[in-house]
Amino acid sequence: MTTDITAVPDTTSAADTTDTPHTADEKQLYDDFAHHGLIPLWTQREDLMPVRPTPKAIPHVWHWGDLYPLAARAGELVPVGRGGERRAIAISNPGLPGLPYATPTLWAAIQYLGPGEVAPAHRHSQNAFRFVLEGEGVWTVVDGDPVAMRRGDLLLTPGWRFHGHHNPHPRPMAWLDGLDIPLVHSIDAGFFEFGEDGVEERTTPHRSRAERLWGQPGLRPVSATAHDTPNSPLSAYRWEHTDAALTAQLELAAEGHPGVVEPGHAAVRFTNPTTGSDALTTLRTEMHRIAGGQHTAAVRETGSSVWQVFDGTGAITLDGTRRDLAHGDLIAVPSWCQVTIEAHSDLDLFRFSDAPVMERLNLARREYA
Ligand code: 1HN
Repeated sequence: MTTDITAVPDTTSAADTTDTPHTADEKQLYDDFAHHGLIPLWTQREDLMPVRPTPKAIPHVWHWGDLYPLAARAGELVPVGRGGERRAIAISNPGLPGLPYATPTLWAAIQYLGPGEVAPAHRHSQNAFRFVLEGEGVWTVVDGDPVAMRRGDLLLTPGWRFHGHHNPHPRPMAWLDGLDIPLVHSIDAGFFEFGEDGVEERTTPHRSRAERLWGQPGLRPVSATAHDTPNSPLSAYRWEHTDAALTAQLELAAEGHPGVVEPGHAAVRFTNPTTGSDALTTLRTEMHRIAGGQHTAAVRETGSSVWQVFDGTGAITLDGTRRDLAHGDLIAVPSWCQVTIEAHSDLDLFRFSDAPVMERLNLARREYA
């Protein structure tokens, strides 16, 4: 549940407390605090309890036209294999210098796998997904189930499931990786384990076993083995379904029926078919389509997100600064940053965020301008 609130004026109250000691006794008190590993609240209150979120992460755009050639150069120079595990190059928020973090909770990277290469199997407690901007041919094996990766697909590797990637084709492939690495790191909940080499299946069917069991709309297997799971058991969400759902929403709107988020803005959320909640416990994943010529309402939310342009052109305005968008561009949106998106042509955008965490912690807030 998100608490919708109306805009409040920007009145930051100035605290009149000070940490400047006035007397020798006060100075001794502050020295003794430090000596005993103590920090008094009155010297820190505004940092600890700001009137509204004051993220260190800043709004930022990375252009695919810069990312892809760099990933291809890494493909020439840097082998992929045991140890490094993945040729994944993370976007690093300029407000979080030196950290491979898009935002304080989200990791986003371009991963590149050359012809004939294998990214070896492993598992970790972090939740992960891949979103395929372009190309096909790679298949990922999730707990022994081979899953083909094609343009527009969302592929899940939930926490603690073994996964490795294979590219048996003569062409390289690159995609977006999203993980909850910064969140899991900050709460010290990460575990990692290598998988076995060379034991995975070597062929990939058009549909994975997970899709055959869970991928029929509105149909749940009755078997006792098909129980509720916190993360989705469906490892692939195919573009043909996502595209059809977005197309239908805009068509319904044109016929005067409900279904769109706002005029000209269709969106779907990828869900766990066993519970109807987010596909991953820590990450919300969505696809948006904004009709050419339309723009979204200005909104800010607690929690952070990353967007990737899948198709079309447009612009995004982040806290008043407008930036042009093209195919593949990645956008980091920090908490409480005001966002408006305008579509020049029909604009398809993939989005992921930490919203499930914010909602479960009862910290979700949204404000329309
Ligand atoms: C990982 O397992 C993948 O499986 C991608 O493709 C990025 C970043 C850090 C740790 C594990 C993948 C990763 C990762």
